[in-house]
Amino acid sequence: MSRIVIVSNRTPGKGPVAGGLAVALRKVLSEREGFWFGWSGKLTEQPAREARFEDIDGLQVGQIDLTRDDHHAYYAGFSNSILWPSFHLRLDLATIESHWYEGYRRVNHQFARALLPLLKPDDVIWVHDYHLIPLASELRALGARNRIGFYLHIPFPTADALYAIPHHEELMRDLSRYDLVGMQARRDVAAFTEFAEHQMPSTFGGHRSETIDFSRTEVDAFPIGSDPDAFARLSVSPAGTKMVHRMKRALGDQRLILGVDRLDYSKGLPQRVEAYEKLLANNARLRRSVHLLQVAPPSRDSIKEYQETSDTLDAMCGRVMGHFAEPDWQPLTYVKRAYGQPSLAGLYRLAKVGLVTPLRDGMNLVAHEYVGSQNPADPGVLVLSRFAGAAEIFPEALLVNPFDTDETAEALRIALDMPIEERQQRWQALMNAAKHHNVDNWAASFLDRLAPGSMPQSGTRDILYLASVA
Ligand code: ADQ
Repeated sequence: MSRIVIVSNRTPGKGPVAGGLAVALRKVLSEREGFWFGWSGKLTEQPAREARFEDIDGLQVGQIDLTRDDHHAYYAGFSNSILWPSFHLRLDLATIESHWYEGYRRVNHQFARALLPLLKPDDVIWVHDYHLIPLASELRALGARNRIGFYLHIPFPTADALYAIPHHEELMRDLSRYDLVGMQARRDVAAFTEFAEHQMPSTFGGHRSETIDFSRTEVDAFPIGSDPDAFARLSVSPAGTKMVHRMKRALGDQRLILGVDRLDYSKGLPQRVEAYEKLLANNARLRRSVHLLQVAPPSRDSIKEYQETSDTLDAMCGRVMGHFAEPDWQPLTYVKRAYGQPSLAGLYRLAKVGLVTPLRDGMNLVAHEYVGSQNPADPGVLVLSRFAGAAEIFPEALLVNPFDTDETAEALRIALDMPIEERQQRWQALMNAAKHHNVDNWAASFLDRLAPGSMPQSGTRDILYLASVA
């Protein structure tokens, strides 16, 4: 069996692993030979030409150091100030500094140069996310003939948003150098297909660039998931139960509405707080009987737009407190820190409503984790944005338009009033979907399709795109 090489911006660290993704990919590497490759987290004066290998809890991890300038242009710059906002359709929050592309490209080249000597001819390479779109091109330019797959964890943009990205044609040409491109949702495959079939090559500078040939690249939806059975166990584990008791003491009879997110403008946090404000304004009977807990640890806080989102959220929470709080009742708690999975599972289990309302999201694993953690006898209700990839596999959630805060407020009311039979029916369907789409199945289905000799599938439930635009 061929070795698997996983490549991502960051490699997993020591100690308990936080995310389901890292756990699943570790499992892949414990069952097959191979290694994980990525940035070490270290910044140096000179770019590293060779990878350093480390055994991290039984996992072989190859790492390279980056220079401070390259890292800034590649990570905070091109990846997170151009690609992230554009792919999330937030061009208003993008900072289009096209020179960052040079650093982005340089880092991808550096990854390829350090990775190439480590490869065997039949290794299968699985590249993760928008930081590394050019990696296959860079590896192929150096002579790699391996099967190379790419998985995009975030949504694929509409054609208009894509055209706003500097060097988007080169990036799309880079995608055509992969054997397999995996997306989160059918929506993303459709957006990609739209671009591929209606390419408008740039005529800038008087010459027309060539249409990109995607005929050798298979593109399909591989919706990622979590490990719902693990969350079910964690939610009743000693640490999960401890969190449940702690919160029950604080809440008394109040019913918990829970949001858990990285603090990111894509997650729709100000709109969420506004919807909660409307719930309290429209339903006086609910005051003193509900409580919103929003857990949102800061992320990427060197980027101005993230600081601004944080400031907006602070102001919104302050406004709701000022409007509704009483000496002996607070309508909400806002916690800016991360918790371990057992504590999160306990919080999910206690929450009567899981409020997951991103403005746009690749998948959203919090929705999966919430479903996994419910008590089957008395499950809570998932209120979910229709713009999360998760909406495609969780139609039994209460699906809302997160921009319409009246609608979200009404969904919250319906969730809080929902009879137990309906809650059980909806939850059972959600749990079946979460199990079907669990993270192990996700990794296996992607790698099966990427395996040498695997035939392109057709007629599968997910849209398959085999473009033949010459
Ligand atoms: P993220 O944007 O980070 O991921 P999400 O899918 O919700 O979004 O994953 C968040 C993960 O972080 C979850 O496992 C959650 O438990 C954890 N987390 C969030 N807040 C936490 C807290 N306060 N404490 C501890 N853990 C916390 C990107 C894409 C998503 C896509 C994933 C996976 O943006 O759309 O679903 O990758 O592909």
